Formats: sequence, C-alpha cells, structure tokens
Amino acid sequence: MNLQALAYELRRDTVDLIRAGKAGHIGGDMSVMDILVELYFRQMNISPENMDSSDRDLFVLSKGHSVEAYYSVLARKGFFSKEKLQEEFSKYGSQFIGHPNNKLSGIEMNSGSLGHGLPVCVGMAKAGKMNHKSYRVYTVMGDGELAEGSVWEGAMAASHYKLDNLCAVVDRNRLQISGGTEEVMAHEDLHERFKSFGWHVIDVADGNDVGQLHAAFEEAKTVKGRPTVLIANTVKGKGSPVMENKVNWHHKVPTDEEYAQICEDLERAREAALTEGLEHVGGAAAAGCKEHVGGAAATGCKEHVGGAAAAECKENVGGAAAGGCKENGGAVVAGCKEHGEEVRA
Ligand SMILES: Cc1ncc(C[n+]2csc(CCOP(=O)(O)OP(=O)(O)O)c2C)c(N)n1
Repeated sequence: MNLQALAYELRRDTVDLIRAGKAGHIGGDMSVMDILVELYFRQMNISPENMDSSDRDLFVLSKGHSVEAYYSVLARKGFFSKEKLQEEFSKYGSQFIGHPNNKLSGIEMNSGSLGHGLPVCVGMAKAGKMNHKSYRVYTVMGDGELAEGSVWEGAMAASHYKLDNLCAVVDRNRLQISGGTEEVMAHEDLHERFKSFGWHVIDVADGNDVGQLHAAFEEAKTVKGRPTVLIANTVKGKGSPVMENKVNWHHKVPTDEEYAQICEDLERAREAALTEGLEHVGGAAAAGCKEHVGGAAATGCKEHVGGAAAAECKENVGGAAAGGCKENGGAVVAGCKEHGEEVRA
C-alpha cells in the first residue's frame, strides 16, 4: 500500500466529512494525517479485531480537535463504516461528536481538553512496565497544546520512570487557534527543551512525509531507558494552497468554490505520491523506491543507474554497489555475483 497516497485520499475523506457535518478543525486535520497513517497502517498493533487484547498498542490523540482526521483513519481501518460516519458526524444525538470519546470502538480516551493525553499515556506506559507487557504507547500533541503545564509534568514523569515504551509526537505546524505558536507562547528551542526533560528527541524535517516518519518511529523503538518524542515539522492545512499555513483555517468549512479547488489539489498530490512511489528521477531516492535514475539510491531500490546504490540494490550500472548487488560496472563489495573489474570478499 502506498501510504503517502493513502494520506491524501484520507484528507479528501476528511474534507468531505467536514462539509457533511458543517464543522471541523480542518487545518490541524490536514497537518496530522501522515502521522496518523504511518501509525495506524505501519507502526501500531491496533485493529478492530484486537481491541480486547491487553497486548495491543495504545494510542491517544491528545490534540483531540483533529478528530475528523482520526475518524477518517479509523473508518478506513474498519472500526466503523465510512458511510455511517459521513451520515452522522456532528448531527444531534450522534456517536460521532466533535472530539474523540471512548464509547466509540477504537478510541482509548476522551480528549479535546488540551494537555491531558501525555499525562494519561505516562500512566498507560507505566502500567505496561509494571505488568511486563510489550505494548507501546503513542500520543500526538499539537505544538500550541504544549503551552499546557500538564504536558511538562507528564514529560518529567515519563523520563523519571524511564518509559522507553512511550513515544510522543508533536505536530509542529507552528500555528495554533489565534496565531503563530511563537507569538502566542514561544517554544524555541523545543528540541533542547524536551532533551532537558530527559527525552530522546528526533527531529522529523518533513513531518508530512511518511518515509521520514517511518524512519523516526523505527529509531524510537530502539531507544532504551527513556521516552522518545518526534518533533514532526508539518504544514497546517497540508494538501492545498487554499488552506496551507493560514491561521483562519484552524476551524473552517470550505465553500463550494474552495472545496472544488481543494479536491483538485488533493487528487494531484495523491497521483504524484503514487508516481513517486514507483519512480524517482534525480536527487535522492528513499526506502521503497523501485527505480532510480541519478543521485543516490537508498535501501530497497531495485534498479539504479549512476551514483551510489545501497544494500538490496539488484542492478547497478556505474558508481559503487553495496552488499547484494548482482551486476555492476564500477566497484563491487561483498555479495556481488558478477563484476567486470574488481571483486572484494
Ligand atoms: C485546555 C484547552 N484550552 C483551550 C482549548 C481551545 N483550543 C482548541 S484547539 C486550540 C489550539 C491548539 O493548537 P495546536 O495544539 O497547535 O493544534 P493544531 O494547530 O495542530 O490544530 C485551542 C487553544 C482547548 N481545546 N483545550
């Protein structure tokens, strides 16, 4: 499954949901989507089938106002039907209200009052340690949310109890409800701040790139003796210039005209993500790239012409090929089967 493309597809579902319910925190929904997709479709051991298992991973959307993105992901995961969600969201008497509530299958904790997700996750992670469970606990916070003092009490406790089964993500889109985070309540230097609280900190340069998020979550799993936070640099309203980086899109329902443009932009981004997953021309290719012409190819690249090819590259013409290379015109290291020049090991 191409998760980057899926994130754009689920953004479209989210925009449709907001139009149907005539309400929604659209900006933060768009910025957080790739984080939710990577968590629900690659990282976490959570499904409708294992919600009764005490070994499942636990997730809390601490920035609960992004519930429309969360609902869209849970529907795609099979927790409830997309049709029912679209029909009932934000209607009188509906289960699908404007913030997460744990009466709904798939949701662990009520949220929306900012600042509570991390402290509760500290308790979940501590319980996991005490009960010798192998589950991991994940939470996503907004950067505006970090102005809540309870976040820092939780952060302090998490490192005190050495909760390496806890991974927090900050959706660092640099906007909150009434303006830029740095003017409302400044956080710089966020990396140093979490570090000084005893956390392992990973900066995700592009927090709307599932490949980068994947690498960061994988690193988090290897950390021992302290919790990890991902500072995911995202774009509020990601997916369409109509919404991107605009504070008045924190909570908004697109007009017909805006909706048409947003749909067009999201579809273009989805198609680009699909194409990019298969081919990459120039620059660096990330894990999962099938073909790569020029530049450097990373793990998982199947074909590579020019530049350096990393492990798992099957064919390489010119440049250096690493372990696993089958054919190569340049230099070959361990594992190469055919080579015109020099063969090592
Ligand atoms: C305790 C509390 N205070 C105020 C609010 C109102 N509120 C809702 S969203 C929001 C801004 C949050 O900004 P951020 O965490 O950066 O979210 P994002 O930009 O990702 O949507 C505020 C202040 C709230 N939900 N809870």
